[in-house]
Amino acid sequence: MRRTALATALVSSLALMACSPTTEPAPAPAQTASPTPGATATATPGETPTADVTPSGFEPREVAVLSNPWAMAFLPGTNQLLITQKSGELLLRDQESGATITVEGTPQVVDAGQGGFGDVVPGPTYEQDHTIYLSWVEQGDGGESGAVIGRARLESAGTTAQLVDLSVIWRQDKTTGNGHFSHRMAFSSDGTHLFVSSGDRQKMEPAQDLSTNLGKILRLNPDGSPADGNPFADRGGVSAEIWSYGHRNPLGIAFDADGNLWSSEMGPQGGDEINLIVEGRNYGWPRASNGSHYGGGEIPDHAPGDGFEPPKVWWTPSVSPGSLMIYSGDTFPQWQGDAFVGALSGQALIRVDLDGTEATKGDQWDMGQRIRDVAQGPDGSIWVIEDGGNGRLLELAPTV
Ligand SMILES: [Ca+2]
Ligand SMILES: [Ca+2]
Repeated sequence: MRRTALATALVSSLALMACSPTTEPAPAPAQTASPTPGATATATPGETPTADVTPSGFEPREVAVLSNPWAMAFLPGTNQLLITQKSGELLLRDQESGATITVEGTPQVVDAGQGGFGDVVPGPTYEQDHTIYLSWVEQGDGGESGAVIGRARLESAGTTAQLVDLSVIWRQDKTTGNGHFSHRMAFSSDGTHLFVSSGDRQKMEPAQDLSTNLGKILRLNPDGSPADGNPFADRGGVSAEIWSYGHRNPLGIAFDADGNLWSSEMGPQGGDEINLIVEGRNYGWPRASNGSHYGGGEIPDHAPGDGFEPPKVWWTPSVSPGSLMIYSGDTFPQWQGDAFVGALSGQALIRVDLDGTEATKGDQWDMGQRIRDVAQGPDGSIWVIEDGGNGRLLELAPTV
């Protein structure tokens, strides 16, 4: 495994830190990046061994310590970073002074299992209207719950900040349990469509059922309504939201510079995926997976002719991809256009080489902690947040 000396020191210094207990796969022992454990000598597409080229590395710099952070977003035209914490806090951090404000007016969230406060993204016209989008889990009837998306204006002045005119603009179908909400968001580059990942809530079959928005990736208007021209619009109801289906727990969603939509999806036991998301396609869950059910129940692997869209890259055993960022900066020019995955059980930052509509595994850096989110800073630096009660905000600066 390749890692910088500093990353090695980081791992050692953090060996005693507690890991966050969640219902996601438990942290795995340190994994080797190349070759993939379990991979056969004959490389198959998507399982390409790591290229034997040493990249220039990065140096992790601890910037802050957070409490169960879940997502972060840099606010365009500012020096500010927004961070959600799973239990319901929204933090606004001034990146120059380090001053951090707790934003008022946040919604009540159900903080249980994998659910709580979720994603945060600035609206496409943030610099004009200060609109932000947030996702979280809300309570339903009879012990049910579901993810929602809210839209609000962020007003800040001095040492205070608040959400104004917060309204819920989309709701995930509600059901029981506390897993697989997914609820990540990404705007198309022209700002006209809001894409949302909606997990299967650990119910599996709904991912193949076009009458529910569970187990889907959705294409919405910025006001949360179904976008025109969606592939199942003629069925009405929430079916009109659906862009693609057969998804399990897609915890990452991002556009590349060519406008291709990519998603990272947490598989069952093995079978974690990077998918190129195409309108109307069926990504197979739970009929096909390169992993197996926990406890060993077999699921047919993705195979040519099975009618399901196969992943471009997959991991067995699991790394538990929890986030996805596609890099476009100048700070690491060798990685422009590549995808970065924060791995939870894999305790790693993973680079995936994107080349048009194809993808292959790149680097896997052992971070010694579960990585919850990864983002690109306004200057092209890469930022990650760790999972857990002492999850750190780290800036990854290039090593000279
Ligand atoms: Ca799949
Ligand atoms: Ca399988």
